[in-house]
Amino acid sequence: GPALEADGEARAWLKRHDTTFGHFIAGKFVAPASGKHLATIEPATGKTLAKIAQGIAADVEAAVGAARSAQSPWAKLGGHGRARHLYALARMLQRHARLFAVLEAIDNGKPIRETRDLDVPLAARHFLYHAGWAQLQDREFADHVPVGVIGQIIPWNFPLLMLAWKIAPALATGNTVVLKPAEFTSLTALLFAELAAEAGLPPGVLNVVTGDGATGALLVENSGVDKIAFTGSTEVGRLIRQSTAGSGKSLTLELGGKSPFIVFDDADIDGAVEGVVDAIWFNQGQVCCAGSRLLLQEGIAETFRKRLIRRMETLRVGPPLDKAIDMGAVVAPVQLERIKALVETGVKEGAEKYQAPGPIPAEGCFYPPTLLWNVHPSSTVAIEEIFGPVLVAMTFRTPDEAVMLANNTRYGLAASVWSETIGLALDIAPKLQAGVVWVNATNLFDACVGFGGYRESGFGREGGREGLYEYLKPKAWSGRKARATV
Ligand code: TXE
Repeated sequence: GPALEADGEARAWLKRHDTTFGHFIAGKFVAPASGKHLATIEPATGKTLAKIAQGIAADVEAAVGAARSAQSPWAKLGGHGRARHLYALARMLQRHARLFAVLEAIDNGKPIRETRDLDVPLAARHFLYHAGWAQLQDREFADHVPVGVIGQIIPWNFPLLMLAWKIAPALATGNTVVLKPAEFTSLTALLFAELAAEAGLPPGVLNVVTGDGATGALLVENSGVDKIAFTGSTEVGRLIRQSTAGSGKSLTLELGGKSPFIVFDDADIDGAVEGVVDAIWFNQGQVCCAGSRLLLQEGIAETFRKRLIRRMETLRVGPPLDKAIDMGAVVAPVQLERIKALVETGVKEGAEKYQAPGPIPAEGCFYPPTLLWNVHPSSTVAIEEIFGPVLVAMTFRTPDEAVMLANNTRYGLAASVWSETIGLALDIAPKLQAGVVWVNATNLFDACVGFGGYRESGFGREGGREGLYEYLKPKAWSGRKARATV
C-alpha cells in the first residue's frame, strides 16, 4: 500500500545498518563496549524495528573524551565558522526532510502529518535561528566563554525536535555534546549524527550514546562533563539534581506539566474547542506543555461539553503513515498501560469518562481520545501528569477561582486563557504561575522565545537569547596596564 512506499527510504536506511546500531562517537558508528543491544519497537505494530546499543561506562567515557578533544578547536573556529556548520545542518534536515519525517513517525508512532509539518521543519528552524546567534557571538558575548562538554538527555515525545533544541544552542556557543536519546526513540538521533558527519560537522562535536536510564545516569555522573541538560520526567529530574549537587556541573531541567486550559463564559467556543484538540490530542497528548486540565466557567460548561464531544467524534486514530489520521499510537506498551491505569483511577475517583467512538487499530499501542468530566481538583487524574490523550475537565465560577484552580499544581510549564474580553485575559495571564501563557491560543513555539518551567517543571530556558546563556559562562577580565620593561 501507500504506507509501504512512503517508508521505503527509511526501511532502506535501517537495512543498510542491518537494523543494528552502535553508538556514534568521534564521527563514526562504533560497536558498544558491552556487546549488548536493546530492541526498539514500532509502536503501531508492536514489532521490533531495530536494535540500539546499550551504553555502559566505557562508551560514555569514549564519547566524553571525543567531545573533550573536539571542544577547543570547535570554540576556536569562531562564531562565523560555527554558523556555517549550523546552516549546513539545517540544509541537511531540509534535504532529507521526508526520510526524517517517516523514520520519526514509525519509531515514535506519531502522525506523519505532524512530523512532516512540525517536528522536522521546526528542528531545521532551530538550527537556522542559532546560526544567526553564532554569527553574532564574537560581538554580543565577548565577555562569555563556552561551558565546555555538555551531556544532554532527551525524551521520546519529540525525539528530533528535542535534539535540535538541545544541540543547536550548545554548538552555536562553542560547546561540544554527548547526547543520550530516549531508549524508545533513538533512530532519528542516529540518522542525524550520521548525516551531520557527511555534511562536514567535525568528528567529536556531536556524539550519540544510546541506552536506557542507566546509560543516562552514567553520563550524569561522568566527571568529564561540564553541564547536564535534561528533558524528561520530574522524578528523573529530581534524581539528576541530587546526583549533580556539589559536583560543579551546571544543570538545566525541563520536566513535566499539568497545564491549565481556562475558558471563560465569553470565549469564542468553537475556537476554544479547536484549541483543546490541539492542546491535548496533538502528539497523542504526549506533550510536556499539553493543556491537560480544562477549566470551564460554569455558564458555558454544558455547551462546551456537547461541542467538544461532537468534535471528538470526528477524530481519526490510525497508523502513523496514514496522512488522513489525527492521532497515531502512543510510544510504547508501558506508556499505554500507564494511561489505562490512570483513567481507571479517575473513574474510580468519580469522573465521568467519555471516549471517542471511532475505530482504533486492534494491534499496537493505540488509545482513543478521552475526556474525564466532573473531575474533582484533588483526585489523582487532576494532579498527576497522564502524558496521554486524556483531558480532565473541571468548572469554576469566578476569575479568582480560575486562577486558584490553575495554580493548584506542583508544575508550572504553560497555561492557556480563552476570553473575548482582552482586559480579563490580560488580568489573568500574569497571575498564572507558568513559564508561558497563551491567550486565545495554545502550543505556540518559536525558536526566538525561551521555553521552560516554573516550580517542579524545572528551570532554565531553551530558545531565545536567554537559552544561549544556559550554554555560556560569564568571564570577567580586568587588570592594570603592563609596566614597560627597559
Ligand atoms: O521518562 P524518563 P519516561 C513523563 C511522563 C511519562 C513519564 C515516564 O509523565 O509518562 O515521564 O516517562 C533518561 N538518569 N515525561 O520514564 O525516564 C531516559 O533514558 C539519567 C515527561 O520515559 O524521564 C530518557 O532518555 N537519565 C516528559 C530520558 O531520561 C535517565 C518527557 C527521559 O525519560 C535516568 C518524557 C536516570 N536515572 C516523560 N532515567 C516531558 N516533560 O517532556 C531515565 N533517564
